[in-house]
Amino acid sequence: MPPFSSPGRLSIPNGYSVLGTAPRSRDTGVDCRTSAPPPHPHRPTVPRSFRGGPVPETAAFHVPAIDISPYIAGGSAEEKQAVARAFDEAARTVGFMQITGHGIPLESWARLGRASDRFFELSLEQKKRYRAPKGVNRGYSPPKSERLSLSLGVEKAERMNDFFEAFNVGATAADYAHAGVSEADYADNIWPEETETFRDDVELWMTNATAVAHVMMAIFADALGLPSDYFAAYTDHSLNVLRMNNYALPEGERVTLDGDLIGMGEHTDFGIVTLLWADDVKGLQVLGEDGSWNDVSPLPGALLVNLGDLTARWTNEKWKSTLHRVKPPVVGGTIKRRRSAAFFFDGNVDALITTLPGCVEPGERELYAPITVSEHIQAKLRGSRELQKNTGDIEREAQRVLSSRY
Ligand SMILES: O=C(O)CCC(=O)C(=O)O
Repeated sequence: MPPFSSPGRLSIPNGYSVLGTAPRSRDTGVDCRTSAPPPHPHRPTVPRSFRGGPVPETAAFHVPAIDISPYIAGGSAEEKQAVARAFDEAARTVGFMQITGHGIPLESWARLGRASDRFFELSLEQKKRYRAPKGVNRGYSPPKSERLSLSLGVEKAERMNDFFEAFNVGATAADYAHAGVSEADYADNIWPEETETFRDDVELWMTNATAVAHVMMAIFADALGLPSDYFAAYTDHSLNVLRMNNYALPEGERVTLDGDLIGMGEHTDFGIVTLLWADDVKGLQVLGEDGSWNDVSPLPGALLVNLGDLTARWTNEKWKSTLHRVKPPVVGGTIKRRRSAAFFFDGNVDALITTLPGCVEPGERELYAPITVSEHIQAKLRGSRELQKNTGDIEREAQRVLSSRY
């Protein structure tokens, strides 16, 4: 197997190669409807978690499917333009999309599931041996040790922590020898000893996901009318992290899940773009414009892609970083186990994020002050990991959250 994220494999949007057979998936749009009735006419302007009160009823919610194979397999300029237009539309309206034609082989897909199963089936005691030191975004994160909603800087502190457990893997300083980055920013990974294939399975996924993320950056550039390689300088030593999530409760634990206990609290993603692998158990809910929470499940073989806060900052919020949360189904008084793996493509630690050319229309103002990727991500992690309310430069984001209609 090639080494994880060797630079030669990273910045190859047009020369992206895959290891095996691509998954078959439908390439039509998907309508993710909830079963609840039409929208409530009165839309509250403050999230329910912060004000109490009923959640408005829901409306149809649509996460478009976009086939990016013209970018993967060398399509014509017109075909690529059509992809970039569809991407721009989804980015402006939903902030989420289903990506098909990405070229990640089924084998890699299945091996990530195997790695996740092998690790999470270990005993809690065994898993806890793989905790990272405080402040290091690697290794095992036990249930109820994080609270994602605090990363927004607006959540009530007394709320219970999220019950997901996770295992984090990321790009290391050795992956970017050419860039001379430090281990303080690109920490070494922690690999469990009990599962022989874990490291290879996870590294294969990281390699494939990294290649797709770079393709997404070429699509970003085309959609914004920028030179195709515009984002290379911001992402050639990107802070990539894969968070493998397991939503499960210990056997026999019966709970009421309509209270404060939640799989993963409402949050936006911190970085540029996220690629999500998920099994077919429902649970992911995305906030619609009308304030409804909508179940979203990826089509078979599709990657669920969403934009993060750095992209919202870059584009002066022309493109959305959309709130989402995870509430796995309750069956027989306990939750149905769900697995996912979110690949966060966060950009170079030292990249300065300022509003992109062409994203401020005449008469508009820039919504955000410049910030480095490192400053932004650290402030977010202090919230979710160290359970400190985010008090960084997040006024705009907090305002965006508070004005979303739950
Ligand atoms: O489990 C999911 O579907 C979503 C996970 C997620 O939002 C995250 O890891 O940030």
